[in-house]
Amino acid sequence: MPTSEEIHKRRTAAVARGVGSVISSYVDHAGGGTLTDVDGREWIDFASGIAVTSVGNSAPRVVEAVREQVARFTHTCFMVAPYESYVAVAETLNALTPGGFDKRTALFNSGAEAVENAVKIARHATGRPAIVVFDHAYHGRTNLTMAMTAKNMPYKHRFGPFAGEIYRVPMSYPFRDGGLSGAEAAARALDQVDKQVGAANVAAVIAEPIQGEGGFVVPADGFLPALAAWCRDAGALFVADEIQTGFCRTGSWFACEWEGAVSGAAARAHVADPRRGHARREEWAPDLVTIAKGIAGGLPLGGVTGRAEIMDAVHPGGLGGTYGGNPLACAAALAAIETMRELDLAAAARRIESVTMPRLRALAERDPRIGDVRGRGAMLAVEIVAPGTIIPDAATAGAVSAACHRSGLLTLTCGTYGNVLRFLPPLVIGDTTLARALEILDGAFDTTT
Ligand code: PLZ
Repeated sequence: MPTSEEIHKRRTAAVARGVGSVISSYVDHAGGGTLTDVDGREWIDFASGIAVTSVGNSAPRVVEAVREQVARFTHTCFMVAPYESYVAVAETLNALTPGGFDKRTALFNSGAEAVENAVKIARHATGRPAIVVFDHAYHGRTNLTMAMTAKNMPYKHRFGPFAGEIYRVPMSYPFRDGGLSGAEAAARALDQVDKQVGAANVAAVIAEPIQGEGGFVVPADGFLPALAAWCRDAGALFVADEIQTGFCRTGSWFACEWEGAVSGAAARAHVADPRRGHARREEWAPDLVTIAKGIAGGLPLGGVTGRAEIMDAVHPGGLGGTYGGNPLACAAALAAIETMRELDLAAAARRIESVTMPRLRALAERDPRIGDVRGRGAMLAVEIVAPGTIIPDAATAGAVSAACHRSGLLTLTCGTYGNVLRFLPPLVIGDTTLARALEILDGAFDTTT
């Protein structure tokens, strides 16, 4: 087996420079909460391939299901010769996603493709053009989704012109908006929509319930339901982009359940209601949900699930793609979801939060460079600033992350200002591995000046 250094040399000569990697070690195998590189070095995985391998790498049920499927048939194209596992994934998503109403699902390959299709469906169903997105949003790298993504570097720089009829409005970002309430932040955003776009032109408002790439921004309580209520009155659709937050990552099947969205799964005995202990709020649900990442244990699968009458508004043949809902990905998804149920990974995510949050808060107490600690479940972050201010300090965030890497902890940064250090462990991470990771993180802050 060649060393990482050797592979890296070949990579530089073979792989386009525009495709980056966080570390320059090359993976040999991975499982549970760790990756092992070709040089035999073990890394604790606080990235999960960007919130994908929630059930762990090569999770046993996933491996078994894919192995069985790959031997049976690899691909027929669902649009040509359909198969049961696609239907089973759709049934499962219809039951699990928020909202007690009748739903339909269409499957694709990636998150960006799911978002693209949600926009197609929303425009078709409403007959309206405008799509409203938020500051700090991330929705993908295709032309339409680049237009929806907020950050220029590295995602959009010199890749335009971008798709039209995308309108960006302010987000609820408690650490940076002076602490507006959810209702106030929603009113600020929606006033801009009313004045600049016109409610009657809006097909959909699309939001990440907790922003991912934009900095793990948790909107103030009440923000999402206020957006959804405005959409209902305006005849527009509310779309929750749960690509990063879905599938137990935040301690519930979907993150908008924390904001009072009625859980499609709550009625099912296996799943605890995450709103237990919270004041009961008015229930609501997104009209459409976009899904990818964690759903299939590492195989590429994306989807849109939503109200039956909206999804079914599109003419037969209007949605699809060669690989969408590929049989290997569907087999993996069914196995991954079964694993989430069997191991109660929503509870595991809440447990990760209950162990990690106090440690991050203690770290913030003694290190004034940590301006904010936030997130839910196993989607947690610290925002690094010049002490006593909200001035972003990307250099320190990068340096702490690099110190983690030197000690064998794979962390990622994110945020519009690049100053957020984020933690996305697989939900199956063991207690000792998690404790070791938190020690490394403490040490990384202490040794970074
Ligand atoms: N919507 C909320 O988080 C993907 C992107 C990494 P794809 N986030 C990771 C990178 O630098 O490309 C994401 C997301 C949300 C949509 C997407 C897009 O999902 O599967 O990467 O297309």
